[in-house]
Formats: sequence, structure tokens, C-alpha cells
Amino acid sequence: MSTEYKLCACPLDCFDLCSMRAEIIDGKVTKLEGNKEHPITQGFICEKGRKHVERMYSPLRLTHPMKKVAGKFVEITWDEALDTIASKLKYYIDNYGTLSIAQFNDGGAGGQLKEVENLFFDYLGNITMFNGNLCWGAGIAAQQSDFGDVKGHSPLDIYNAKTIIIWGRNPIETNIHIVPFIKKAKEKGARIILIDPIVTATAAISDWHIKLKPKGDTAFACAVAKYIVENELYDKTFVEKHTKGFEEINEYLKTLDYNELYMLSGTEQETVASFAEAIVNKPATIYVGYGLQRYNNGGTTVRSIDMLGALSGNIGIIGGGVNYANKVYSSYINWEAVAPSKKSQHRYIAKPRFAAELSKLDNPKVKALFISRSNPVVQLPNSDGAAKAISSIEFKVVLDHFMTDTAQLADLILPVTYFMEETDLVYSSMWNGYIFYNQKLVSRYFEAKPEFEIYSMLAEKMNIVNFPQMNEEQWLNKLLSEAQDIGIDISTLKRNSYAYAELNNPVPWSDYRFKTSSGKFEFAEPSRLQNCFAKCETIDAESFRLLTVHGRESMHSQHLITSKIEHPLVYICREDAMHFNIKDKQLIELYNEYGSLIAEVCVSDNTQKGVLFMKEGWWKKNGGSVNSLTAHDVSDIGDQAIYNECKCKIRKQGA
Ligand SMILES: Nc1nc2c(c(=O)[nH]1)N[C@H]1C(S)=C(S)[C@@H](COP(=O)(O)OP(=O)(O)OC[C@H]3O[C@@H](n4cnc5c(=O)[nH]c(N)nc54)[C@H](O)[C@@H]3O)O[C@H]1N2
Ligand SMILES: Nc1nc2c(c(=O)[nH]1)N[C@H]1C(S)=C(S)[C@@H](COP(=O)(O)OP(=O)(O)OC[C@H]3O[C@@H](n4cnc5c(=O)[nH]c(N)nc54)[C@H](O)[C@@H]3O)O[C@H]1N2
Ligand code: SF4
Ligand SMILES: [Mo]
Repeated sequence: MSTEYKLCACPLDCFDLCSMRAEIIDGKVTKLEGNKEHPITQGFICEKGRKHVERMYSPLRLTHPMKKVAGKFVEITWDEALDTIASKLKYYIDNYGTLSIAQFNDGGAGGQLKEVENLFFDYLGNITMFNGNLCWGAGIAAQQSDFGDVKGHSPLDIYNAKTIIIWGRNPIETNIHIVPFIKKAKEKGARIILIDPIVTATAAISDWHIKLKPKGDTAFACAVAKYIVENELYDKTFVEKHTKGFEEINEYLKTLDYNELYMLSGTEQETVASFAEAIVNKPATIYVGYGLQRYNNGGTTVRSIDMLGALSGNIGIIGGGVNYANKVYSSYINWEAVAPSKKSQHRYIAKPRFAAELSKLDNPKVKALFISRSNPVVQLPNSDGAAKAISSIEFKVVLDHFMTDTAQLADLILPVTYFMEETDLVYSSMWNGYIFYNQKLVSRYFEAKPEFEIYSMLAEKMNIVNFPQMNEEQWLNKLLSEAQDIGIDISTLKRNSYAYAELNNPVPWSDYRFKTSSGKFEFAEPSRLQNCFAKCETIDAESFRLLTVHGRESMHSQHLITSKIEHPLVYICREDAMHFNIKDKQLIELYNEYGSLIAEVCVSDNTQKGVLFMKEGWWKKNGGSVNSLTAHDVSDIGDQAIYNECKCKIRKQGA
């Protein structure tokens, strides 16, 4: 018996990007645990991380390529699968042009070589692609407008803050490795303020929970800004030297009525004043989550939070910052070195508009659709519409590990390798600045193949002569050929499994050189803020706002594969439950113009009047996705899906 221990990284779409130690006995991974040496992971991983072993060897995993014959999937060889794809593509391209081919992928697993999918389609020609964002797009666009780039403080800098503001984020469930940092900062005297309409698990570690109305953040931020400016509490040096647009903001704030702002945000004078006093007592750091930007005004909401960071002078200082995400590496990966000589001009649909636009596209219609690293039938807004749109396409290919609700709709399914069966580079954290070299640890499960190999084989079948034909090592060396510039050396990365780029400034913007066109921090235009309020419409007494949150036990739909529940839970407050005469555990139907869903009631003190909430990710077998009810629309900036912009009515089952 041989036992080895090797390091690897969890590539799930998570803030934490854990370093894991794999126990390998006789060529099989038997256990994964948190690497004790890694400064962020600190020796523990979550349930999803530990489940990688079970999932990799799961009897439910796809083992062979399959094609649908008379409604049933049958196993085929890779040769047949790739020949079928090559001849279909050739036929569609000859008859309808390259735009009739579409490719959809998302963040199901981080990995540089996964992006070879996109490169293949760049070589194929101008195809139909999907831009916009399901996840964090509005906030990214917001910070790009204000700062010119999206940068976060070093995780360790949290210890320097007097106040830690967790704004619309739920780290106890979604970012568990920041929790020890928060707790330690608290022990050292920091005060923790949570801003969330829901009493989340994170409320338990907070000193003060400000329960806003959903979508009330911009009004709250403006009230706080007005208080700060009126009382001359703002950082005059920072504002004068390093910002653009203060005059306009100042004039605009004067026109706002506090009572209106309290009403829109669901707060009161005392809350606004205390919060303002806390944030100007520097340093205060803000950690912004992603739920609050999944609204039609989501980008402006994040800009209003940035505004508070700037007015209070918490930008560029130790222990400060408006931390939304941390984009470090993507611009340093040398895709130019492998790109086709002719740049493609793809046709784009915004991802959130998939259900509305895919089947309407004309000249040409989409004939073939490739889906990878995503489960759009569950995760896209208006998921029933998305499923219909996918079904309407003649030829659908899905690359996945499992038979998901999306894979069920495919004509051809390609089984892909698990991260421990492939070599790749991972830097998918939205919070910390680590980068990992994931070495292949074990042999591949049955006939699964990595995406880069699948597309390299397809390129060969299709005679795309210039497509780079390389092994994993060669690909990564090429892509990292400029990594020395950021202090990343491939051999060190390989030896240590991970590295931290020198270019990560622990305190972003400390040089006050913003990447905006003015070189300054730029305040949002008053008209945007005003427009935001116009969109904060009240809803009638018979309707609810429905929020969706990410659950601890699953990464979106992935870990619910084995869940046996028959109906998802919907949380409702006592007052509403009484009013509608609804009891705990009762089944109710939620419905709106997009669709309907049957859910089990959980009467709870954790939500507020007129607001329901559910977890996302449920499969058809579990009663269906909450996205049956969400709108296929986009935010003000960043083309972000607006999942929380969801209103519905309820009726008792059978009523
Ligand atoms: N266990 C687990 N971890 C995950 C994920 C997962 O699925 N499971 N997903 C990962 C991914 S891809 C992402 S994007 C992140 C998301 O990480 P988070 O942003 O932390 O999580 P969310 O649940 O999307 O939303 C956070 C909070 O936004 C609140 N919210 C909703 N509307 C409003 C509003 O109007 N104002 C305010 N202030 N708050 C509001 C919700 O109540 C919720 O508590 O988590 C990552 N980590
Ligand atoms: N209502 C509502 N909907 C939401 C959200 C919400 O808050 N509310 N959150 C949104 C957010 S933040 C996000 S990021 C999206 C996530 O949306 P998705 O990325 O579609 O969600 P997952 O369920 O994680 O699906 C990923 C799929 O990729 C597969 N996969 C895993 N690893 C690999 C791999 O190496 N290769 C390939 N080819 N496949 C792999 C998994 O098996 C799984 O089927 O969902 C969005 N949807
Ligand atoms: S899902 Fe996140 S917290 Fe869990 S092991 Fe992976 S990276 Fe770590
Ligand atoms: Mo996300």
C-alpha cells in the first residue's frame, strides 16, 4: 500500500480558494483536508470541499460520451462524439454561417485551461457568445466607474480596522475563511456592523444589524452622505485632492429629504447618524456582497457605497477600503500568445437575457449550442424560458461531470475530468490574491477528458490548422510567459502549489493614482442616484418581494444533486403568515408573470414584512428552481442578472 500527500486547490466559484492536502492511497484520493500552512485556509475546509472526493468517485458521474437516441441517452465513443460534432458544425457553418454556432459557459470550475473552450471558438470564427453577468457584474462596473479598477485590501488588513461593515454579504455561509479574521479583529476591539434585509447567520457575529428594506441601500447611503457632509464630517483633504464630482453630489444631497430617504430605506434618523459617526471614525472597512447588486439599480447601489468610502476618507488607507472583489491575474495571462491572427467579432447576448433573446435571434438562427461549466436550466433567470430556448435549438452539446437538468436537454453529452484528474492554474478567488498550480493527482475517471483536450481534438477533426496543439505543461508555460512581471515564477508555483503575486498592494489606492480617465475617484452622477430612487417602487399589499440567497451546503446547484427534498423552503415572517393564514410546513404556490413554484413554508423571524426568501440551486427533482420566477433582465450597468428584483404572489395549494 502506498500513501502520498499532495497539495491542490478547490476550484469552486468561491471567495476562499482553499489550499487542500489530498491523501492518496494506491492512486486514489481518500481524503481532502485544509492545508494548515496556508495563511487563508488555516487548516480547514468546508463541507463542499470535503465532498470533492465523494463527487469525483460518485456512481452518478458521467463516464462516457453519450448521444440522445429516441429520447434516451446511449454511450458512444469519443471518435463518434467528435465526428458528429465536427460534421454538424461543418454543416451549419456551410449553410448558415459561423454565427449559427453558440457557446455558453460560466464559473462552474475555475481553471485557466478551461478557457481553451473560448479560444477554440475564436479560431472557428465569429460565433454567438454570451456576455453580461449572473454573479457580480453590476458591482464590477460600479467600481470600474469609481476607481477605474476593482481591488481589495489584503485579508490581513482587516485587523487594522476600527469598524468592519459587512454590507449585503453573508460570509458565515459564503466566505467562511474570512470569519476567523473577522472574529479575531473583533477580539482586538473592532465593531462589526451588518447591513442586510434578512437576519442571516452572519448577524450572530455582528454587533449591530441594520435591517434595510430590500433595495433601500442607495437611499440609506445618501442619507448617511447627507449627514456626513452637512455636519462637515467628510475628509476634506481626500475629497479635494483625489475626487471628481463632489460639488455636484453636495448640491444634490442638499435637495434630498431625510424623511423620504428613511422611508425608502426603512431606517430612521438615529440609525443614519450612528452609522455616519462610525464610518467617519477611521479606519472603517466595508465588505460589499453581491446580493444587493442583483437589482435593476444594482450598479448605482454599489457606487453609492463607494461614495461613502470616499467621503469618509477610508480609501487608500490602512484598515479602510470598499472591498467588493479582487481582480489580480486575468490581465497578466498571455492569451495573445495563442490567439488566432484574425480577431473574431462575435455576436453577443447578455447572459441574463438568454431566455428572452436566444430563440428570437435571426440572420442566422442559432443551430448549435455548447454549454459548459454551467447549469443554466437551474441558474439562469426565467429558467423555464431558458429551458425552452435551449430545447428549441437543433443541436445541443453539454460538457459536465453529472447529468444535470441542463444535460438532460442535450443531444450530446461530453464527460469532463475532475480537477484532481487534470493539471491547471487556478486563481478564482473574488477575495484573496493567491494563485495555484493544480497538478494532476490521479488517473481520469473512465473516459472523462479535460476541456482543452476535447477542443484540441475537435480542432484537429475540423482541420483548424493553426489551433495550438500542446500538452497541459506547454499551454501553461505559454500562458504564464509574462508572469515574471508580476513576481510569479512557474517553477516556484509548481513546487509550492501556490503563490501570492508581488503586485498585490495590501492597501489598494494608497498612491491615490486611480485608473479612471480623470485619475481621481469619481462620484456617481446625481442623475443616476435619482434614477435609483425612481426605481424603488412600493409593491401592493398582496405581493411579495422574493430574495434568493446562496446556501451553505451547496455551490449553487452542484451539491444538491443528492438532495432528496421534494420542495424548496420559502421563508415568510410571522405577520404575513398570520395575515395569509399560512402555517409552518404547509405547501404554497408562488407565482408571477414568469412562472410558478411550489414551496414549503418556513415561518421565520429572519425576514421582514412583505419579503420572502429562498435558497437558489434546487433541481427539478427537488421541486424546481426559484428562477422559474425571476426576471430575464439586466441591471443599470454591467449587464448583471437582477434575481432579487423579483415580485410574486402566493396562493395556498389547491386554492
Ligand atoms: N456555500 C456557498 N458559498 C458560496 C456560494 C454558494 O452557492 N454556496 N456561491 C459563491 C458565489 S458564486 C457568490 S457570487 C458568492 C455570493 O456571496 P454573498 O454576496 O455573500 O451571498 P448572497 O447570498 O448572494 O447575497 C448576500 C446577501 O445579500 C442580501 N441582500 C439581498 N438584497 C439586498 C439588498 O437590497 N440590500 C442589502 N444590503 N442586502 C441584500 C441577502 O439577504 C444575502 O444575505 O458566494 C460564493 N460562495
Ligand atoms: N435566483 C438566483 N439565481 C442565481 C443566483 C442567485 O443568487 N439567485 N446566483 C447566480 C450566481 S452568483 C452564479 S455565479 C450563477 C452560477 O451558475 P452556474 O455556474 O450555472 O451554477 P452551478 O450550479 O455551480 O453549475 C455549474 C455546473 O458546472 C459543472 N462543472 C463543475 N466543474 C466543471 C468542469 O470542470 N468542467 C465543466 N465543463 N463543468 C463543470 C457542475 O457539475 C455544474 O453542473 O448562478 C446564478 N443564479
Ligand atoms: S468551496 Fe470555498 S470554502 Fe469550501 S473548500 Fe472550496 S474554496 Fe474552500
Ligand atoms: Mo456568483
